[in-house]
Amino acid sequence: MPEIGQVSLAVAQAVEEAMAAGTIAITLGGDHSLAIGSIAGAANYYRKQKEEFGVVWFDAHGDINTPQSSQSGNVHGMPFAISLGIGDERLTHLLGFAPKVQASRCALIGIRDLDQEEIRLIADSGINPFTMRDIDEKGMGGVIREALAGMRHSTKDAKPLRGLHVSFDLDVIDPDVAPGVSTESRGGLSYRESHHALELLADTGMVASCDIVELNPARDLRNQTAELAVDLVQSILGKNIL
Ligand SMILES: [Mn+2]
Repeated sequence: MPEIGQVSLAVAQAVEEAMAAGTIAITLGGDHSLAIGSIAGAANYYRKQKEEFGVVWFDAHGDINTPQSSQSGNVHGMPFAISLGIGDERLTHLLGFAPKVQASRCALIGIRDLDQEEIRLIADSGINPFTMRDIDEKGMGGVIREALAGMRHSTKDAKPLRGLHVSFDLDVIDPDVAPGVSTESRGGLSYRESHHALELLADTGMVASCDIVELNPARDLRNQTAELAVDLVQSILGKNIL
């Protein structure tokens, strides 16, 4: 835990510095636990600006486990919970404050593989969850619009939403398209759904930080997941077909 805290702090400082310099911070991984640091850094940036931000989390999994609920003990199953202030204090209170983001300002998109305890944690947390079934039924466009609307009108007299952090776990994509991940789960996003989601978020002009994580080159096939990750970053940065 102390080592993870140390690395998270370094990531947080790097992300905040990049944002303060007016650039978009892109954090590449590796393990999704790096979002503990990147979201802490983004949160500290918006806090100093006295502005509100939201988190759009793409994942096959909830990543909302706690040390008590986790069956594996893997910290990469906990970063969302930690950002919401749930979990080990040494990580939730990084930079001296918690939570890093209000649950009502968060959406979790693409979930299909949850632990029993996570289902309860998602319901209790107040985040806005969108399962694969929601995407099937509403389309990715509908899901993103609903997620943004929920974040914007999260509380009655809340300040307007000014920034978005996108945390993108490559395992949200179907393993047929993105095999280079460690915890694959069938029935995920198509190639176009993945790009469409990020194009719509880029259109808001509010994305100032993002994570692209869980790339596992040892499981990739002909580098296709790594190359897809690069293409996805371009969509986050606003690349459009026309
Ligand atoms: Mn994840």
